[in-house]
Amino acid sequence: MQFKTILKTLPLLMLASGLASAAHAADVKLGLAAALTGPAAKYGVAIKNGFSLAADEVNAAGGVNGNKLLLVIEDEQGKKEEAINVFKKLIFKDKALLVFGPTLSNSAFAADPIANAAKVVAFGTSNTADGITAMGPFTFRNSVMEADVLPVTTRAAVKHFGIKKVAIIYGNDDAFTKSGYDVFKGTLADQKIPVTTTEAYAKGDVDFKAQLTKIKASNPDAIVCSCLTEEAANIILQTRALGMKQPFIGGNGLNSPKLFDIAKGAGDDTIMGSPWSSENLTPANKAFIAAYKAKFGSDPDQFAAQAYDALHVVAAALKKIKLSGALDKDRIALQQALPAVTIDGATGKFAFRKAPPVTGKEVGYDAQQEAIVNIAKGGKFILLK
Ligand code: 1QQ
Repeated sequence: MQFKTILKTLPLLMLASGLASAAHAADVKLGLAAALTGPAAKYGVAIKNGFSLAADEVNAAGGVNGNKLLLVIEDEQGKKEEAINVFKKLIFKDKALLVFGPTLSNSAFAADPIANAAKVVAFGTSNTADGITAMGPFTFRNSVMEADVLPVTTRAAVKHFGIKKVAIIYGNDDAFTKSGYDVFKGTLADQKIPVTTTEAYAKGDVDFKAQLTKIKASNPDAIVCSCLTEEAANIILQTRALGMKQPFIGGNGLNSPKLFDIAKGAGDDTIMGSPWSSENLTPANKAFIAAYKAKFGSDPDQFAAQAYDALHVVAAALKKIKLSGALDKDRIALQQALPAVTIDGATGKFAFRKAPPVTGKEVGYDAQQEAIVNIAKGGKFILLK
């Protein structure tokens, strides 16, 4: 071989050996598409931490049927286009057995069709909009949908504050905030709570004064907010600046401690629904919280808990199948093993249920889990008793 040729081939050889040592043949590659930068990183970083913690635990206990789990983590930036790119990379280039994520429902509606077409499970741990699992039989989620969370939350908030009428504010260009709005609207009608006014904003808005001035004039007892955390926090702050004291009611989007980093004490008395509570002192949750604090030096949140549980759900499914090494077959075997998995995790007892039927279409699997209701007090989520 000529010297020149060796020089040309050397980087390739180095690359190949590097890849080989990073992932030896028996590793089970699991992809994670998460928003690690941008506004949704408030959720995505917690998600990544939850997955890393659980993967370390499974591997420290010997892996799954002797195979180590290898997480391939990519930043989808909370953007649809990036979620599509990252799903394609994880599925076709990295040849992941399954892909977790993406962080936002808005991105899942763009990326999950790729996974369903390729017959690879797309497992959402934070996608709560209606219709996510209608995308196909390879879409799974352990996140509890807004349709299950918001009726319970609204009922508890109405009772707690003696609410007679509410105003609504929501983001009208995000799949999650829009879906949450639809659910709130139906819920308020069912529970016979009149709506004084409905105001909308767009992704990235920072000034909500026009909408809040209208809400103030309509004199509601509480404000229903179908919002992601950063917008919710700014809305709450600006409400107080206008001299309004009404409590807020929200869904999954409000369950990040980042809410309090921005809104500080103004976030107090906000009522939100979640499948997870730090006050749930089951052995599994206590172990999760302690291990998370030890590894990351901070308290976990709902998003970390759901990611952690999702990894354990997939590990349980993998234990039931014998991987053949033929990727297409193994991906389908995993999809078929997942629906029957139940675990007792950080979020409590977990099981899947088949998504509501859609004519002419195969559907995926939703979370069968109860929502609990939290109230914000002193920068913490406290169980509403
Ligand atoms: C969704 C959500 C967000 C709160 C995810 C972080 O539930 O986009 O479905």
